[in-house]
Amino acid sequence: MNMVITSAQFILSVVGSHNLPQDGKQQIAFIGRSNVGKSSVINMLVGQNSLVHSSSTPGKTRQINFFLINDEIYFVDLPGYGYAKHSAKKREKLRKLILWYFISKEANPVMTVLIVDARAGLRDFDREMIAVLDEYDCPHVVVANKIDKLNQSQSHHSLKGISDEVGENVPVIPLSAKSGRGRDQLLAKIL
Ligand SMILES: Nc1nc2c(ncn2[C@@H]2O[C@H](COP(=O)(O)OP(=O)(O)O)[C@@H](O)[C@H]2O)c(=O)[nH]1
Ligand SMILES: [Mg+2]
Repeated sequence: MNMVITSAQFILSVVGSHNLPQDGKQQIAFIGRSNVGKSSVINMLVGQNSLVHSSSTPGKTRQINFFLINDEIYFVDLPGYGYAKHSAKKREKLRKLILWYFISKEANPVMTVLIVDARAGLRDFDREMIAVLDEYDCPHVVVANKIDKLNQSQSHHSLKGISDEVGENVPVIPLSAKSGRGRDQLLAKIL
């Protein structure tokens, strides 16, 4: 598949087991804490402003949303985690839903894009997710989004900190959903 995204359409939302798409198309998963810019990144990649609703109320999405790209591959938008106002119970539910997706056989994403806010770097649940991705041999990249908010030395420091943690085999891509910086580099890794 080339790096030109010519079509992107919402296909379905999944809230729990047994109804993942069974059409054998490959899936690319997007995960990250609430408010890191996950929706913005997906919209930027596909070149549509509102394919994925970027909500002003963080933590609203509780479903796993499937978007069909170029009629051949799914972008899978998993719920954002770690929203501060969620109860412990709600957080645990989200955590289980996300883990269920990665562990289920029908999912088996060919690539996972873990998005973090470049200003914050990796947080605890990101680390847990990376451990799960490693355990299940799921290839992944880390996107340091909102890089436009950092100056050059802050950006260098942030990227180095993330790389030191994830190791040299995991690409760390500086990106700005706002400016489009990093778009081609990310698409080259995932498509
Ligand atoms: N400056 C800047 N703001 C961003 C960027 N990406 C997202 N945002 C903003 O961050 C907020 C959360 O974005 P959203 O896509 O809804 O995050 P999500 O909760 O992870 O899906 C919104 O106000 C976005 O406009 C970026 O690359 N740069
Ligand atoms: Mg979102």
